[in-house]
Amino acid sequence: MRYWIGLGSNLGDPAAHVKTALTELSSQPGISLRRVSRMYRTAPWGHRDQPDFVNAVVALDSPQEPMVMLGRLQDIEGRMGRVRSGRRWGPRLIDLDVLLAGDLILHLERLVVPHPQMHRRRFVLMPMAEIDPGLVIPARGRVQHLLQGLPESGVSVVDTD
Ligand code: A4P
Ligand code: MG
Repeated sequence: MRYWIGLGSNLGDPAAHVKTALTELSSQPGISLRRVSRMYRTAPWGHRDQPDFVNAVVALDSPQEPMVMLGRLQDIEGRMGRVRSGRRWGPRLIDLDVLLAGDLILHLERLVVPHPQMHRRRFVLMPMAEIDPGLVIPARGRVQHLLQGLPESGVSVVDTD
């Protein structure tokens, strides 16, 4: 199954945390990274009074079930030292979200796919469009089209040279 995973960090050295998470993902058995977006520096969405984020997305293939994939992502978050502050949408060392799991639509207690906010988030849609502008989000529409309907917001490519 083709998964799309969103990566985000806004504590310490966010670009380094995103890179570490990508390395961790690529070294997992049963996960094959296919495409990785550039990294984007993005203004905080939700609570504005926190540092800017670095966001990226990755497309990967894995035979694992969605709940197993979520567990793998949470293991990586834990190994990297993420402490859940309890504040929703607050600052985080690393956040790994299941954006899409094939064309599945899931409303499980611990997993909602497509990710419920992704179609409103430039920091998710821009890196997805970089990889595959024609990609369709089930029940939402084409990534490129969704992006056109969003207000401008502070999203810029991180210079990695
Ligand atoms: N969960 C349900 N569905 C999913 C899914 N598709 N992927 C559950 C991952 N997890 C999912 O997650 C809380 C619970 O969501 C998990 O236990 C899981 O069972 P969490 O990572 O502990 O908490 P959270 O991330 O604070 O909550 P939430 O609602 O996932 O926040 P978001 O939507 O991830 O937003 N601004 C910018 N610019 N960039 C960002 O990356 N991120 C957030 C966090 C806010 N503002 C941001 C960014
Ligand atoms: Mg999350």
